[in-house]
Order: sequence, then C-alpha cells, then structure tokens
Amino acid sequence: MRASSGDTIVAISTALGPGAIAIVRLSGARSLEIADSVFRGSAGLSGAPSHSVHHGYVFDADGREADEVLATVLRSPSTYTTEDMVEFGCHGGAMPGRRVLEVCLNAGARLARRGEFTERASLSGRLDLVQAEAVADVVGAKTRRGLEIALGQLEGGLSGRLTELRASLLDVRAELEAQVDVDSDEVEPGGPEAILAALEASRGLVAELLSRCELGIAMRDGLSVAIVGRPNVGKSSLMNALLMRDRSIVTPLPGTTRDAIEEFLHVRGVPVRLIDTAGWRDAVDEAEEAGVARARAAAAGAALVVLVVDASSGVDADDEVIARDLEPARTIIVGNKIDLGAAVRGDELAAAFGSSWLGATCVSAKEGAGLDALRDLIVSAALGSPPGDEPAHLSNVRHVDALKTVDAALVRASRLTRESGPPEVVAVEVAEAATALGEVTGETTPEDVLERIFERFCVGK
Ligand SMILES: Nc1nc2c(ncn2[C@@H]2O[C@H](COP(=O)(O)OP(=O)(O)OP(=O)(O)O)[C@@H](O)[C@H]2O)c(=O)[nH]1
Ligand SMILES: [Mg+2]
Repeated sequence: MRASSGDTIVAISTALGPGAIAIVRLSGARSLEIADSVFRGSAGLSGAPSHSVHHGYVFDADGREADEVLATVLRSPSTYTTEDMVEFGCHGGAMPGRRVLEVCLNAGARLARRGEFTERASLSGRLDLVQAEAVADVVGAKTRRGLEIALGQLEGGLSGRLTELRASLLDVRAELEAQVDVDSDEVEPGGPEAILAALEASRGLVAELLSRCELGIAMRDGLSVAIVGRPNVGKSSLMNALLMRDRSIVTPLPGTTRDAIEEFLHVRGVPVRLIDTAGWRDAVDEAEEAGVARARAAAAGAALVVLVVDASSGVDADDEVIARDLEPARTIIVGNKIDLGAAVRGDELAAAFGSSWLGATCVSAKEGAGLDALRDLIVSAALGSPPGDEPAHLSNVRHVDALKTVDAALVRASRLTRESGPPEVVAVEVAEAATALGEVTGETTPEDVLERIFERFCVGK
C-alpha cells in the first residue's frame, strides 16, 4: 500500500462549469489550521465542533475577498478520509472555487492527486480497495442498476464475501502446513477429504461470483453490439429502428455505409454501444475496403454480433461466407424485411447456417415488427438473463481476472490433493489463490496497480 504522505491536500470536488455551488475540500492534519487562516466568520473554525457549518468569507494573503462561503468542519475520525477535513461551499461557476483553491494552496495545502481523498480513505482502512473502486463506479454509473451494483459494493457486500473466502483459504493453507510438520502416520485419515471439501466449497463461491460477472461488467462498462451482414440487408435501417431515430444513412444502393457508426442506447436497462458497419463484400474501392476491414474489427471486438440477413429472399452463399468468419457463441442472426414476406422463418434461420448460434429472430426494420423480441434476445444472448434484482457482485474486469486466477489455482490444488500430492505443494497453490484475492481487496495489491486504479478517479474524489 502507498504510504500516506501526511500533508494536507486540497481540491475542487465539484465539476467545473456552470452550477449553483462549488465545493473546495481540504483533508489532512492541518486542514483546520489552514482553513482558519483564510476564513473570517463570526467565530474561528479551529474550535468548532465536528459536522458544523459556518457562514463567512475567504480572503487571500493581500486581504482581497475570494468568495463568500459556507465552511463545514469535519473532525477525524468520522470523515470520508478519516482525517480532519474542511469543505468550503463556494458560489458555482468558473472562478469562485478556483480562487478559494488558490488561497488554500498559498496557505500551505498541496493540490490533491486524482482520487487522493479516496486513496486516503483506503489507506486508513475505512474502505478496502473494492469499496474504493466502487466509489468511482458510483460516480460513473450509467444506469440505475449499475448504480445499485456499485452502491452494494461500496457498502461492502462484495468485500465481505471475498474477505471470508480469503480467510478460509488461509485456514486451508495453515492446515496443509501443519500436515507437513506431522509424521505421515499421524495424519488423520479424514485429512485430504476435509481439504478437498474446503477447496471445492471455495471454488463454488468463486464460480457463483464469476457466473454473474457478465451482467455486472455490462452494467458498468456497457455492452458492445456490432451489426454486420452483406450490403443492403438493412443493417443501418435496423440501427436506426433500435435507436428510434435517423442516425445512419439508408439508401437502396448496396455499399451505402462506409465507416463504422457508433451510438449509445439502453436496451432493457442495459447500456449498449451499438455499431453499424459497412456491408461485407469484395470492395469496389479503397474506402469501401477500409470500411469492410473496420466492420470485421468491430465484429471481432464486440461482446455480441448481430448478423443481419434478408429474410424475404432467404439465406444465400454470401451470408454463409460471412457467417463462417463469425463466432457462433457470440452471434445472433436477424432475418430482416419480413414485411416483404418471409422466405425463411426465425426458427429456421440458425439451422440454415448449421451451427450453434446464440439465437435467431425475424424483424422488419422498416415497419418495426419483431423489434421487442430482438431487444429481449440481445440482452438474454449477451447476459444470460435480463437484469433483475439478483446481486451481481462482480462488475470490474480486474476483479474478474483475479478470480479466474483464484479458480485456476484451486483447480490445481484440488487435483494435487486427489492425487495425494505433497501438502507443501498444495499449500503453494492455495497461497497463490489467497494472494490473488488479496490483490482484489487491497491486502496484497502491487503499487503500480494501485496507481492505475486511483488515476481513474477525478481530482477531488
Ligand atoms: N421492405 C423493407 N425494406 C427495408 C427494410 N430494412 C431496410 N430496407 C431497405 O433496404 C435498403 C437497404 O437498407 P440499409 O439499411 O441501407 O441496408 P444496409 O445493410 O445498411 O446496407 P449497406 O450500408 O449498403 O451495407 C433500403 O432501401 C431500405 O429502405 C425492411 O425491414 N423492409
Ligand atoms: Mg448501411
């Protein structure tokens, strides 16, 4: 963990720009002293009780007024950072907050780094790393459900489960290490079975957390969905129909869309980044060739691919060529233009390509038929189930990667135990799993990872 520098930091904690108020906050041992040296009110701040609010003015060293403020005194340890804090509520807008910040800097405070208030909260042990990261997710939440997941993590729901899991792994490791020291004749016959049972129980918990991670990550980061297919099947029309506005250019000419066009929307409450792409074919010019390359890249990078075909004319060889380049486990097939009659039904579509696709449905982008079913299919294909109230604890790729490491180590530990491997070797695997968990909660997180985490924050948080 990074050591707290101990100095007193200051930052503007509200967004810059037009607004009713701006908050400048100080944290650190000298907060009250520095605030008192720039503040004039009916009484000083140094003697004020915790969680009290005081009206007054902030003056610079030359005695010029910086702003009229409300000063909130927050005393250690019941504060966000656990240190003494003072918050100046200034007038909003571009200048008042900046002037008060400048005055505080001149009075001896240091400008806070990104996320340094939250980092101090985490260094003091008031928040663990999962909770600290959840603070950034609360601020960045794009949906109501995303906010609920982040708030649940901030309250410690996920941390509690991970800490429990880590404690039980450390117990298993201690048990294994005890076996190393004991003469093999003295080991209780039930030993390996008990170890195996504990390892399997831990794996069960890891699997349960991982099973809901796709939903959590989609709620936090959004789901990327690429619309692909041969020219003129109605990809851009489908994009516009889902967006309910005329975003992409639609013409009867094949090869209309050249660039990849991205738009953000909510599908059944899930934030989705929808990407319309150029029709895949042997390009007629350089620009189209570049467009097709972008379409392929979009399909490769998307969480879900929507392959559009013309259901009124049926599946043809060109569709099949495109389908061969897609991953069935990440792709749904949409038959469009059913208002012109359907040469192929929705349930025949997936079979027409002869692979296990995630699902298929028919629509008319022009008339809107089938779009509701398509919305349901997008969400269920990508996330397994629509976002309900179930606790989707994991929402951060860093946590998911760490839990996959935990799972792999536990698999190796179980196998070694079953094969009567030496307890000290099993203990190494269990220790690796415990370390990976510690990196999530912050007990064993390397310095550079911590730095990257707090760099994601805004200044003043
Ligand atoms: N009847 C009918 N026509 C449609 C439907 N969807 C699209 N079209 C028509 O099909 C033509 C091509 O539509 P686009 O949306 O531009 O097709 P695209 O797949 O984006 O084509 P490219 O960008 O060239 O790859 C246009 O004339 C649309 O009006 C539909 O559901 N029904
Ligand atoms: Mg198009």
